[in-house]
Amino acid sequence: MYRSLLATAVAAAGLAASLPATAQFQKPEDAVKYRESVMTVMANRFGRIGAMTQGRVPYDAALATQNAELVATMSHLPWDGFVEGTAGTGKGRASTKIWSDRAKFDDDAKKMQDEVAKLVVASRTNNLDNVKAAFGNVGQACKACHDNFRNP
Ligand code: ASC
Repeated sequence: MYRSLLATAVAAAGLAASLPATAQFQKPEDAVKYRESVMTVMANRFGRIGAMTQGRVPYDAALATQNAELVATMSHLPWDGFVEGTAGTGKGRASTKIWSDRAKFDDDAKKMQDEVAKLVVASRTNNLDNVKAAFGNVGQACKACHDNFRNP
């Protein structure tokens, strides 16, 4: 009994590991939930830096760097959640343009990642003016992709 259960579990794990990334989500809603969760964490951590650049909380260079690094990590994660067929009513705000112009979408994503990488570098200078400038560039990269690929 246990032996066959174990065999089934091992077989299932092996199958899951060999499937493409799109198969990591059992239902379309799971992919939507995944990518929105990543964006939520990214926006929260980015927002903590924004609070410093806007003077709402004191500038803390170490905290700014920690948050920039977290945003950088998160910036790599949402993309495989954009599984084809996961746009539309009840499936978040993703535009179908993501799949009709995936090259541009990927390019916008890469630009955001590049600006976030620069924000990490800026945060490590421990200079608020550098952080402010890099923060603004990241925000523009976020906005450009949202304008292109997120429904109102
Ligand atoms: C944020 C956030 C976004 C971007 C965007 C920048 O903090 O949640 O979606 O910045 O508003 O224009």
